[in-house]
Amino acid sequence: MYPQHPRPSRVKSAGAHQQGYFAEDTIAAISSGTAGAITVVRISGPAAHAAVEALADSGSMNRNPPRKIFNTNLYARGGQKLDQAMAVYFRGPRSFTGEDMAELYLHGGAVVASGVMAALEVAGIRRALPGEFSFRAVKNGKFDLIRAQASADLIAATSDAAARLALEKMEQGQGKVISGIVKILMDVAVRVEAGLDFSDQEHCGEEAENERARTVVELKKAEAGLLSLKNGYERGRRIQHGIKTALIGLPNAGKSSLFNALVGEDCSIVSDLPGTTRDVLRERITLRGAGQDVALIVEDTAGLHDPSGKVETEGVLRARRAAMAAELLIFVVDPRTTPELAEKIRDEWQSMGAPAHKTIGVVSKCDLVRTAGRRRAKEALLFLDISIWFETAAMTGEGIDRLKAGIADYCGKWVSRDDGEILLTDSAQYDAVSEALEHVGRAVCTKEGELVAADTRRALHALRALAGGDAAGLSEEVLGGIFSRFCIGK
Ligand SMILES: Nc1nc2c(ncn2[C@@H]2O[C@H](COP(=O)(O)OP(=O)(O)O)[C@@H](O)[C@H]2O)c(=O)[nH]1
Ligand SMILES: [Mg+2]
Repeated sequence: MYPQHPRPSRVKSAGAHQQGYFAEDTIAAISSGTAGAITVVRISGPAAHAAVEALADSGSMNRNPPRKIFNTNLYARGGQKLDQAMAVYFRGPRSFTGEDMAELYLHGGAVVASGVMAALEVAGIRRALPGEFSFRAVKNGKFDLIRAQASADLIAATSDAAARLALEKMEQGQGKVISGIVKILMDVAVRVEAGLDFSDQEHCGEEAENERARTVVELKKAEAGLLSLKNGYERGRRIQHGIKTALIGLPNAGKSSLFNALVGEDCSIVSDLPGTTRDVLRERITLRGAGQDVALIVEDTAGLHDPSGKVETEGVLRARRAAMAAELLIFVVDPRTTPELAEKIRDEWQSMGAPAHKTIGVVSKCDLVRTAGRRRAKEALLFLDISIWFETAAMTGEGIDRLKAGIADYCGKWVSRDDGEILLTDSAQYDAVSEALEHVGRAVCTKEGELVAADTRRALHALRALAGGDAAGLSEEVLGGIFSRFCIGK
């Protein structure tokens, strides 16, 4: 028999007629993993407290004040005990989202978590969309959009460098930079518009000239700020998301073996049959060099060769595409590469635009060949003009650590960042800044007051999703794009 526990019926939730991020109903999500000792479930919305009442020991809410953690059993609607847990509730607006909230700390494991989530659903609580808690926090003015995005970056960070950048953004770094630019543009727009109102009045020529010069100076300041944000994006993206890296070379060179050695897992099939790898496999890794650590998105590709058959042809096509799109190429070479074999890659290399400037060479399978042999292989490939080579044996692990550190050092310049320098990491933010920059550029070159005002307003409009604060002024589409990249429960 289950212990007798009075179960209230469905909790009423408000605003259920609205859909998506703008719905004002009550949401719940698992905000932690379920593999550890404790699983955290978060609940937010008008019925959050009623939901705790529905699941917890009766009278728990009366016995315990907000913000104080307490022990309670949790039950399903039928009275079935789900867990002995800890719980805490918050009264809005003094909560993360600004709404009534609760958090349940369950015993870990997927079974307990899914039982509690199902019981919440029975109580009328909807499962949260990705980032929906953060969205509500932004909507209710608890958090600005920039900080919300920075916190999502922090959660997704795979390197110290990415975590540091995200933390600095959360500490208002990016907000300050953007709001400085927004303020300049706002002042320009207001002043120019005010000037338009007086334009029918007698305006002394010199005064108008001075006013115009001042506007240009201010617009150029905003332009410089936007340009530096735009130029920093590539580094920011690489820091946050990783440098796009492709392993290339002839079939059987040892690419898949090296890929597995770098990733630390047997992800890619290794075989002495040329053409084993057909699709492009992709993994994220973080490497530590002498300087900062570097995140890579590494792709293992099919070898570069004349393919036979439809599937192989597609595989080679994808390999070429991956190589062209990559920011870093790791060119893997068998130490027994003869000048005749080397010739096979000459055309391929030329058609890729001879990308030596972004290529590290690796002589693989070094356990098989002595130093002199390895040197001969490199000599056969001198025409590639690759300036940095490593020697490895994926099978024995020889040279792998040296290669990892070498890659990190080679790429260090692509992810360097000055102390406190704010870099964009998000492509939508980059697009917004680029668009704003175009409008400001036009405004700088225009003499016509009306056009200057219009372009400045357009620039401000483009920056609205970066300017923090007012999420309510943004469309569902813009917000969906921003928050859907967050994890569930954030
Ligand atoms: N002895 C030795 N053999 C290797 C090493 N790396 C790869 N091989 C062998 O070389 C062959 C081709 O390897 P694979 O990684 O599939 O090459 P890919 O075609 O370039 O992806 C396989 O038979 C591997 O076992 C190595 O470090 N030492
Ligand atoms: Mg392979």
